[in-house]
Amino acid sequence: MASRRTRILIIGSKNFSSWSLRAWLALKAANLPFEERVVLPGTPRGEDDLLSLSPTGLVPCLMEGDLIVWDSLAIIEHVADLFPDLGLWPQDRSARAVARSVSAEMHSGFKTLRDIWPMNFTARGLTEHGSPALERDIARIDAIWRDCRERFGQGGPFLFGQFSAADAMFAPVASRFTTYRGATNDPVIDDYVATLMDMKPMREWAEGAAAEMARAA
Ligand SMILES: N[C@@H](CCC(=O)N[C@@H](CS)C(=O)NCC(=O)O)C(=O)O
Repeated sequence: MASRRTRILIIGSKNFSSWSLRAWLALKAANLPFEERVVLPGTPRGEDDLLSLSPTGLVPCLMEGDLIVWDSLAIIEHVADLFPDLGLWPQDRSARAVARSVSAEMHSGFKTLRDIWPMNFTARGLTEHGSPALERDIARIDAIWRDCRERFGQGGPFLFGQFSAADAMFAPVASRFTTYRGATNDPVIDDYVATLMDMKPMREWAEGAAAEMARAA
């Protein structure tokens, strides 16, 4: 039985915090009611607030009464646990194993992509210098997306057909590709990026990021 306690998700900047986007998108896509609390680092009390709220001092962090869940993937797992019928992990066991593999790979890897192409949700046409390591990260992500779409994507436009945790994990990459890479002329890649960026919650996140950047200007 799912908890009825108030759910509060602590997130960082909607323009810059890629880890926050993952957990937020999973909660939104699952249609879960929650309060969001934005803590912007670099603002008065920002760091203090984070340290008082999140055991790691990092976002995202989910609070349900006295239960605290931190780290984007752990939050997504917790939501999947609470609401198994939402299908945040694919039903088929093999598909689920692959969804977990690519999610874990995204969670622990792609450091060069993160460093050279940090999420900047509202920006377009940025051209940060590439490197062989960045090209390797991009090629690996393209390969993951092609493989999942081809093997498991028949039931819908997402990696495993219906929206899943794996899509939440890769959503910030769709934003990075939109900011730094643009169209690739590979319909599998371009369609998947468009699918993520056109999701209603992603458009809502984009509005929040734009408002935040306007306030900071
Ligand atoms: N592995 C963690 C990483 C969390 C993380 O590094 N969050 C960054 C923001 S994207 C953070 O809170 N940095 C400190 C700050 O922004 O003050 C997760 O998946 O949640």
